Amino acid sequence: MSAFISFPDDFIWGAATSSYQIEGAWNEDGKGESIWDRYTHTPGNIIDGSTGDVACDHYHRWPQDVAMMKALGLQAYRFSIAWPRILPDGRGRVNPAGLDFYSRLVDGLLEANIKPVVTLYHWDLPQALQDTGGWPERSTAEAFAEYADVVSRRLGDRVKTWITHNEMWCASVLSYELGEHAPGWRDTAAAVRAAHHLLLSHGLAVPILRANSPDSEVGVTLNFEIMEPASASDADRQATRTIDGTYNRWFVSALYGRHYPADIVAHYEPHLPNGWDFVQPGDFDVIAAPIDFLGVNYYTRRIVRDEAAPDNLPQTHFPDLPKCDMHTGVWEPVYWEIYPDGLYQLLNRLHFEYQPGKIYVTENGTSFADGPDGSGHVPDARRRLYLRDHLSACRRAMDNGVPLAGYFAWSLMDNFEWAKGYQQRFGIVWVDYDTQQRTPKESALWYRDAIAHHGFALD
Ligand code: IFM
Repeated sequence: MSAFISFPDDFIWGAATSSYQIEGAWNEDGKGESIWDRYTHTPGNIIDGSTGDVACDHYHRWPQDVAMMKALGLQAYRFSIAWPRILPDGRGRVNPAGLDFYSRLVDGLLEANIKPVVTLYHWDLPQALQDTGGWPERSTAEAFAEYADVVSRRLGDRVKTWITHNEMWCASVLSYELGEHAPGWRDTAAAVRAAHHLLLSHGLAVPILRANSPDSEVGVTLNFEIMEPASASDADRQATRTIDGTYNRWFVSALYGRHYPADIVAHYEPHLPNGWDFVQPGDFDVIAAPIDFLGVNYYTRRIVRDEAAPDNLPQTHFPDLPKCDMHTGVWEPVYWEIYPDGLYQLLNRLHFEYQPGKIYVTENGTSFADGPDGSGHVPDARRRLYLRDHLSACRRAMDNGVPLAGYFAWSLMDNFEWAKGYQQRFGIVWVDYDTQQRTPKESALWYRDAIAHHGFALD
């Protein structure tokens, strides 16, 4: 008999997507331009030259997509709202058609008995706000508060789980320092300012969401990686500590009332010609507004090497872990390791260091290009095992007392993977981009059964 890994009856089983990655309809019904529209329409930014103009055409096909979710037994669906559909100029004029679209989607989900989990910002900033400086400017945080107000006034009676932001590291460092995501800047000072204003905007939005959406839960989603030094040298260990700080600790520390970590403040200081002038008195109190849950996105581990260190120790031999098709870096890929134990470690660390009242794994998944086998099936055993092993890690963490309340597979369906275009397929549902046909993969059918049984056998 194989062991059965069971989850509490109230554990939430969901799947996640984001607006730009699936909706398409980039300029329909009054939607304004986003930074991702501008970025993908600029040649050279996306590996295969693709755009989100059509993507999965979810804007038109959402009723079928909701029916598909229902058939899979999903209990919750995490999606994001395209800010420029609601406020085409970023602030001011509201586009009623944009609000109507999401209102219909929410109603459709509730009719299908699927809980809507709304992310307000998954990176598609109105281009109009980028034109006035984007996230490095404080005014963008104020605009976000206005946007949160408009959306929650309309949807707050039915949406009861709100996520202000998705992955602030990506929206700041990856976008304004590393230049891999829209708007493609390479400016460390701008990235640090952006990070601060993203955090501030979150804190400004929390009381607004609570006021407009009574009895709701409000949280934020961050991305984390397990960082391990490539050797036991001081240089590699210090490099690991620094990247753990810029990637993992910076945001969660501020959100849980501990300001920014001192070592990373010192690390950034030389890059800030005007110092910390953008941090105003009281900002850290705003940022640390109490939240109901922390959303955790986890995919992989990173082995950190200080390439510049003279006479560094030879790299430790790490057992070869399987890797998926996804990679860090666009042009010089480092493929993502599959490391389920990292999720266990991460959940424990967050629980013991920050004590969030509740945690959701708001994204976890893997990219493999496995396609249809000719008989209408999409065998993707590697993704099925990925889900099984990461959910098992969740269960172990819960046994340690981690208050994990739900899990969202990334992604409901294959979609536009940002700078990597459509070459990466993270979906549990296969999308044929020529016909827009959706086919649940083997992993989706396994997930459906796990949901139905509140668990799964470890066979
Ligand atoms: O597709 C992305 C998503 O938009 C944010 N988290 C990571 C996913 C996979 O790269």
